[in-house]
Amino acid sequence: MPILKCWPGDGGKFITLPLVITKDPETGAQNMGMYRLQVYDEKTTGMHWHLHKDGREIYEKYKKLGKKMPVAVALGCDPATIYASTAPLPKGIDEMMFAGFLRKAPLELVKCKTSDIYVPANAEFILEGYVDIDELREEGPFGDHTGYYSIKDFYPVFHLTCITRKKNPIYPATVVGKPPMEDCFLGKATERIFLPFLKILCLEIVDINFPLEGVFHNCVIVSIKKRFPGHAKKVMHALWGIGQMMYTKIIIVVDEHVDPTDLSTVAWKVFNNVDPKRDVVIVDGPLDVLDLA
Ligand SMILES: [Mn+2]
Repeated sequence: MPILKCWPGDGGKFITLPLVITKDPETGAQNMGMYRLQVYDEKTTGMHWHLHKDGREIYEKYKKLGKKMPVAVALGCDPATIYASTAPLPKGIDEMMFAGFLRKAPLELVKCKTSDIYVPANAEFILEGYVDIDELREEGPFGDHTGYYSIKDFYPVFHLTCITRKKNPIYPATVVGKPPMEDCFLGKATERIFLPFLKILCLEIVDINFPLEGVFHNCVIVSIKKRFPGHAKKVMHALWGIGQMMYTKIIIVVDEHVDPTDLSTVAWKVFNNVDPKRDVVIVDGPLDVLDLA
C-alpha cells in the first residue's frame, strides 16, 4: 500500500484515514473511530487512541477482563461512513447507524473473517487483527492537524492477522497540518451537522462558527438570542458541558444580529464592546491531548 510519510519529522509512515472498529466486550456494541496507525513493520502498527476516545474506553474494558482485544480497520468507504467515524457522537451511538442516517440508506455490513466484528461491506481494504492489552510502544512524532508535531508517546500496538480487499482496491489517505488542510472540512461538516443538536440542548443558540485557525476545539464563536444579564456565561458553561465541546479553550458569545462567520464584524464588536475585567470569564477544564499550550 502507498502509505504516506507526510512530514519530514514524522516518526514513520502513517495510515491517516483508517476506520478503527472495536466491540464492547460487555454490551457487544461496536464503536468506529478514526485513530491514526503508525506502521512499524509488515504486521504491526501503532494504535493511537487518546485518553478521551471511545476506542480507548473499550480497550480499558478488555484490559480489566485480561483478554486480547479484537480490532478491525476499514480503509476506503463511502464519504458519509468515513465522516461518521470522526463525528463527535454521544457515547453508545453507533457510528455506522449514523452513517446510514447521513446516507439516507442503511450501511451494508459483513462479518470479519477472524472475529465477530462487523465491518462496512463497501470498504476497499479490511485489516483484521488484535491489540495486546499488555503491550505499549513508542508512537510519533506526527505532524498533526494543529500545524505542529505531536510529540512521541506510548500507545497500544495493533497486530495484523488478516487482510481482505476489493479486487482493485484504492488506498485512501489524508494529509493534515497547519490549517486550512483537508481535515478542516470534516470539522466544518461537524459544525453544520451538529448545530441542530446543539440548538436542542441550548435553545438560545442561533449560529456557531469554529474558525479554521482555531483547529476546531480551540475556539468557537456563538451567536445567541440574549434574554437576561449573564446569559452569555450560561451558554459558555452549557457548551463546556456537551461532549467534545469540553475541549473548547475560547468561547466568544455575540448577539443574534452578529454573524459568527463574519470575522471582521465579530472583531469589531469584541474589540469595542468588551470590558475585559467585567466580561472575560476564566475557568478550568479538560483539554485535548493535543493541546500545545
Ligand atoms: Mn463512539
